[in-house]
Amino acid sequence: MTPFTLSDHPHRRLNPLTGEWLLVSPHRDKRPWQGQVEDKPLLDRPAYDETCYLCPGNRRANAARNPRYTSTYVFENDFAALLPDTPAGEWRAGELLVARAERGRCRVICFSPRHDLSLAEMSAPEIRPVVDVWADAYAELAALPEIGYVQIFENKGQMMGCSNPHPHGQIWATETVPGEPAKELVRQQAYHARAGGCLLCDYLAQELKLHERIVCANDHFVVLVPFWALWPFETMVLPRRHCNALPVLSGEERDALADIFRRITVRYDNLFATAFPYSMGWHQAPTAGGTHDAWHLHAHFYPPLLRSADVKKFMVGFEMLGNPQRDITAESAAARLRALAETHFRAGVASQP
Ligand code: H2U
Ligand code: ZN
Repeated sequence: MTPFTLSDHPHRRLNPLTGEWLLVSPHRDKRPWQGQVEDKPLLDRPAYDETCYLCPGNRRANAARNPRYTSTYVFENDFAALLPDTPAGEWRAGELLVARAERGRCRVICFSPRHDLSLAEMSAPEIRPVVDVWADAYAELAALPEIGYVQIFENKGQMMGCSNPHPHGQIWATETVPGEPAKELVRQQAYHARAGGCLLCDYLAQELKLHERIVCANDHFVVLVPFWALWPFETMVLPRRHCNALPVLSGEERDALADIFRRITVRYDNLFATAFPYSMGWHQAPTAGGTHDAWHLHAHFYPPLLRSADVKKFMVGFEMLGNPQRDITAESAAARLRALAETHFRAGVASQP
């Protein structure tokens, strides 16, 4: 029998941020693929769409009109999933049926007035105001007494449930810390108490030494495929220095973040020559319950595409009932992403305003 290797043998990997395990089946990566592989090109969109509810000057569904914004634009979600004035309360029937009222706020952020762009086709100076909006919104919502956590995210692509191709993201601020960051909080605090350092600082130092899963980096940020990646081309964006939220970033660091976001999103579009779908989100420290010094700021990109624009990963069967599984190793995904160009495949083709 050959000795165990990560690239040849089925194994489980620990996600130290959540404490959960996933199954990696690298040998399946080698099986023939006979399904049709057909990449769809990016749909050409106009720079302005009169029917788009996010374009400047247009009416939204509730009849409010967007200003003729020229950079970013933030508004309260007209169909907010959480409301600030929900009365406090609990509903119980014994110990098994339990519900609690949850207050919160939801906002929509337009990244650009241009209907035809996405972060992948925006320049770093055009992405920089988006970074500022993320930081300012976090700080402003964190200051509200009823808010305990601020989730900033972007759903990109119809297959991720995004309702509109206009470049935009969302913010959901909640009273309680939601499930995913709650797991990360417990794990980061426990690591800090046990090892004395920061889980993600120590992890990043190891990855920078090994250099197997790094995709791209600049003076302040690193993009890597985490060792425990589940989604096919999942990545994490990590600041090199220890900090727990976006507002503390200096101007230079914010420019560096805009640069790194452009470089990873361009790679994603170039991978299958398509508008690459994903859910991306920031994990910043909870905004109540102390200073959260053990928390390390980071963003996750979770993309579902596996082999082409037509083949996506679903969580079914063993994954729904046992635990998640992936066929492509983090190492091979990182190598493919690293090798891609940092110029968008459509450069020069996009329509001008
Ligand atoms: P998606 O990322 O799912 O496309 O979200 C768009 C959000 O925009 C969605 O949460 C909101 C929806 O409630 N929206 C408005 O606030 N006003 C509108 O006129 C349409 C959509
Ligand atoms: Zn639009």
